[in-house]
Amino acid sequence: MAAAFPKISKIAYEGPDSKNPLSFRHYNSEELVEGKSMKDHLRFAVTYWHTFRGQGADMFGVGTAIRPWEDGTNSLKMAQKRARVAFEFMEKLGVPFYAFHDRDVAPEGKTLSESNKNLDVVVKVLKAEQERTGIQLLWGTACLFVHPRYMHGASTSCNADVFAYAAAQVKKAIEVTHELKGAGYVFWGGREGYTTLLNTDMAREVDHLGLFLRMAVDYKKKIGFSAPFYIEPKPKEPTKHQYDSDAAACLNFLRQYGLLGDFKLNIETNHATLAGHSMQHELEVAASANALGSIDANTGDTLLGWDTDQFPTDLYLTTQVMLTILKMGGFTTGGTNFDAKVRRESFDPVDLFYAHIAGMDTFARGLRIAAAIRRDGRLAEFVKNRYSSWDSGMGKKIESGKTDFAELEKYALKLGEIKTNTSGRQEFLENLINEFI
Ligand code: XLS
Ligand code: NI
Ligand code: NI
Repeated sequence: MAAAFPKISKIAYEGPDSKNPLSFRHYNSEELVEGKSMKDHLRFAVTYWHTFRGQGADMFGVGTAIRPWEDGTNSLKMAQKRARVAFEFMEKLGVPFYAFHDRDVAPEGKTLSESNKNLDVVVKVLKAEQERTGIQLLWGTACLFVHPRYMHGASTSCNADVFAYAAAQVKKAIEVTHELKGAGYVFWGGREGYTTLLNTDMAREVDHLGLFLRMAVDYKKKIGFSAPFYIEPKPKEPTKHQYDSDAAACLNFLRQYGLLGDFKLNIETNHATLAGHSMQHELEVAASANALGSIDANTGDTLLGWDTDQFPTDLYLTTQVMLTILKMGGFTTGGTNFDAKVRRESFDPVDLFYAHIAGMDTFARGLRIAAAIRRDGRLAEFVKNRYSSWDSGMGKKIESGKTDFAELEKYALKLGEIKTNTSGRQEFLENLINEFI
């Protein structure tokens, strides 16, 4: 096969002074940060759906992307060729992982069995390319939202046959993820929600989602697929309200259905902001429950109210993300998946490189900055001191559960007025962060 990106060679680290736009100025894969290579810290992944299936179409206009390797069809032959193009791109970019939906990589057939066969054909190519390049699958997933059959949802559809169909599709997607030695499997409930409560039995639908995920866990165990399952929260779009609306809602759902031990979360920036949270908030919620699995690295536009899935180029964002990731001890099976697409106006093939390089360099800097903040220690020290009243005396007694309201009343009556609180020093801390950026 002729090269799809003939003029582009492997993207190299050239350092911060480089003026070559096809080089990394900050991502230096083997450089050690806190004793681990940048590559192992960040575990970058390319998303198949945006990078190889995105055509730059939007609600008002058709695709704009120039992709010379495409023949304009969604044929099986094109799917096989596209898979090789994807690996050429990822190899040149130097990412260790990728992620896909079943229907991104192989065309949907006229029947489920034809779709499964198509998938098997492309999985053979993916497997061979993984072996050839050493690039691995970060996670697989099933597309349960594009086809009209899923208009009312998949596992939360009012139609039981749709639930069955979705189960069969997910079963197959887990099997191929297993076959490709995927490091995880994601559930994003594309249409698991509602558009109006007038026609919706919410309790029943959420129960069905619980049943569906329980069966998925059972099947995973049955076939010996030991990589983690992740749920990806998102509050809305395409539905008005999605049941996996944010990290806290997902954790509560998992707890309610006894699934907390079987799932972690895959947190996406633009979904966090759609939910009215910051990315760091969502990461902290997940990490506090020991359930932070992986991240979908992108960003929204503060002036637009939807999931614009832009490449993350904001140093404050990546610094915050990496502060939380480092605090939790780093990724294990998860990684930094660029669930991001080039703008409709950035239609050249080379823009795919520029976009990923921008995201990777911004995360590399975020990692370095976060590590420097940790090394400096003033931020952590401040937070520690802020809670020092809990380290001894009554604070310690409360935390260890050895007191009650009656004793606390006695204690409070004796206190007189509480000693002056110490300042929160927000502006001082914001300026402290700026020292490192
Ligand atoms: C859509 C989601 C989706 C998941 C995978 O908004 O981000 O792309 O990551 O199904
Ligand atoms: Ni995502
Ligand atoms: Ni998204």
